[in-house]
Amino acid sequence: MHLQKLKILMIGPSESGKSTIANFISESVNIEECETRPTQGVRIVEFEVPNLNINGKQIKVDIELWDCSGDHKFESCWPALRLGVKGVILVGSSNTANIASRELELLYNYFVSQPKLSMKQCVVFYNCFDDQDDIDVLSLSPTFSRVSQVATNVKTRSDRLKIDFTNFVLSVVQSVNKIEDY
Ligand SMILES: Nc1nc2c(ncn2[C@@H]2O[C@H](COP(=O)(O)OP(=O)(O)O)[C@@H](O)[C@H]2O)c(=O)[nH]1
Ligand SMILES: [Mg+2]
Repeated sequence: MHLQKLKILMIGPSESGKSTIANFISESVNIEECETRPTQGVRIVEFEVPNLNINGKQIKVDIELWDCSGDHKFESCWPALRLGVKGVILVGSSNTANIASRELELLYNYFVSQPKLSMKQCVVFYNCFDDQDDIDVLSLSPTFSRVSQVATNVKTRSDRLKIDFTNFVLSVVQSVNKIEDY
């Protein structure tokens, strides 16, 4: 089975840890040494997920992860960001909790609802910075009642984060398959 590159968008409020997650997932840097800077507009990270089990077949999926700034000053780029997107990772965090709920709703409408992606093509990563096991839950609107929500932390829950990301890719591939025999 040949798969084209899967364009996955990662977006959410500034400082919610998107670039840190993107770096970790793509294994392009050592997290301990990584200093992130505010992403200017968008940064594209390419990597592959090697062993995805789809209907009993092991396949590899090439990912194009678009690490997008959530800053509204880049809103003029949003139409280009949205083009050809197969999956959307919305990132909120404990340190942006005050605005996350409203922002994520807005982003969900623009990047998931309007282009008519299915709920399975979206996941909310809620980044918990306090390095604690007890996770505060993000109180999101009913819009998100059937969207997966996952508590993440690159330091204390790194194994879990990889699994959660892989599960999301699987969910995206399955949704896309249904639509266009991807
Ligand atoms: N304590 C802690 N800090 C984090 C974590 N993830 C990111 N940060 C810090 O939060 C800030 C914003 O992270 P960044 O990935 O640039 O967020 P972005 O603006 O959403 O891309 C940086 O100073 C990171 O070092 C985490 O899991 N724990
Ligand atoms: Mg960033």
